[in-house]
Amino acid sequence: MANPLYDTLFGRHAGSSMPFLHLAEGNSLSYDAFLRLTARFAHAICAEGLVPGDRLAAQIEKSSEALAVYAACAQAGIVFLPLNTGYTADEISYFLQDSGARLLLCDGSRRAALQAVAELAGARLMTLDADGTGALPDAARDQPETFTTVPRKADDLAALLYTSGTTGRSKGAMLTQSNLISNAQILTEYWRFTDRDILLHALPIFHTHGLFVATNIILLTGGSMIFLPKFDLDQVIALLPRATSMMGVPTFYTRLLDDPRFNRDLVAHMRLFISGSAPLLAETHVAFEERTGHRVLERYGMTETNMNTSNPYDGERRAGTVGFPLPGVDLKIADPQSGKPLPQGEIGLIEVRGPNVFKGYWNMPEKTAEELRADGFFITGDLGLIDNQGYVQIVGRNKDLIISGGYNIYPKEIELLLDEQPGVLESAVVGVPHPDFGETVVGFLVAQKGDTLDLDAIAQAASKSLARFKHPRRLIVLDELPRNTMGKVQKNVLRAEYAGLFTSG
Ligand code: MCA
Ligand code: AMP
Repeated sequence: MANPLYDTLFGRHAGSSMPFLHLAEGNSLSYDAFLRLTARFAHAICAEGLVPGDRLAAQIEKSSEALAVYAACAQAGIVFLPLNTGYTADEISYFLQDSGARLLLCDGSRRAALQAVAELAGARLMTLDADGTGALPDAARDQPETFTTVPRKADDLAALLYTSGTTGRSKGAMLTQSNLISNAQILTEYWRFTDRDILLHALPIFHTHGLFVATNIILLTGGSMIFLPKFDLDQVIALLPRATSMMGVPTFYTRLLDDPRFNRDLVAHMRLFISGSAPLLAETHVAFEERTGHRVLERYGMTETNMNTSNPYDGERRAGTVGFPLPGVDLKIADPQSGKPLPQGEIGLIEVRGPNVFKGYWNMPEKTAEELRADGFFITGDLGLIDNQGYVQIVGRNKDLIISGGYNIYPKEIELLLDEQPGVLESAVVGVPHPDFGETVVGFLVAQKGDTLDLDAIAQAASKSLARFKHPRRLIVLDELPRNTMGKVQKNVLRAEYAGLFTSG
């Protein structure tokens, strides 16, 4: 195939009048209309001087046009680099510099804030607004509706997705065309998606979950998506009767369960509910079945690996587990020190290998070597076990990571910022249970001797540099941080002591 990703997911639908996207406004976009838009965008992007292999960074609101940017990159052989819409200019600056992106696409409302960081990084800047207008659509308006697909190899990069690191520096995970295609093919079959599926899509499209898992599956099958700008409870409840399937993070399901309109009748016709990106509490799984008669299908993945495991479609979907390794994925539970496989039932580090596993971190060979073994196994940093019936259970993390509403937050990045604030001697950031987001961020601060901390000023400094979802929801001053005999901060002590901060009374 000339360009495996484009041909497999997009090109096959050329000329198809079947619906691809059902939009919140009530209208639908056919595959053919979407591909014509894609071709015009591909011309406009290339006219900016981008050539195959260049990176295009996009911090844009979810829309059919935003999705067409992904498709246009695939068709023009450009590496797509989607960015969380919540990131600040400081954060974007790092991604542009590190990736060497040639073009930054942003919402018109952010143009003024991002112009300087784009210039600093040597990237051009174009706008694409949530309503589909902006400089890119303007430039694309008179372009041809066909574009000669750029040949690519299966091992060429399709996307660069940044994931934070334990050092506080984000790492660009290099995903190849075949990483994406192979995972979409396996999941489509495993979860029995067909062209009759209408997927309710309320996830963001700057992460693996909404962009690759959800969208690529639908593209592969020729089904359609009810494509909502974000998760809006009323809208989701109103539109569920038109859907056959839905994918979400646990927060979607707990919010639905909190609403009495979400009942058995509303979803009796549904084929499948899938959950991932964060642990689905066993109690949510049970409550969901009691309310709706459906068992949520939980699966487990990572930015670096796409999806690794899934509960079965036909067999028992077991609460508190993430199911079995997907076909083609080798999964082992390894001793954290030696990397040797542990006997069944023992807790160790989850390692995975397969066509889904990424190529490495962009420009970080040492980091890649630390996490991706020479034999192809990727060290996930998740702690788990395999039960006596082969189900994988995730029991914790060997990495200092908070997952809030499905977004990953690395404490180190926040601690580095807190430590810089006037009067702060040291800090520790931990995740504590939260009824809506699963976990949320709490910052503990110790003042320098004789200083009184200005917590409002510290919170303001955080909001200038860090995306809203990373802000500590509470800042707490302590006389000292709990430490073990080796002097290491005991975050587990803080987590345990403050576990009820948001969940009790
Ligand atoms: C929004 N806010 C958040 C979050 N989202 N704060 C913490 N954690 C979050 N996840 C901020 C808002 O800016 C707002 O700030 C306040 O919190 C409350 O906003 P709310 O309206 O309640 O939030 P929302 O807009 O409804 O968003 C919540 C959400 C959203 C629907 C759960 O975060 C979401 O769609 N999450 C999905 C993330 C996802 O797709 N993850 C996949 C990663 P203020 O108080 O100032 O107004 S891919 C992955 O993990 C792997 C590969 C995998 O396995 O899938
Ligand atoms: P990300 O770096 O955003 O790709 O997030 C990947 C991490 O999310 C994994 O390493 C896990 O810690 C977590 N994760 C994803 N799916 C699940 C799940 N079903 N249960 C528990 N944790 C999950």
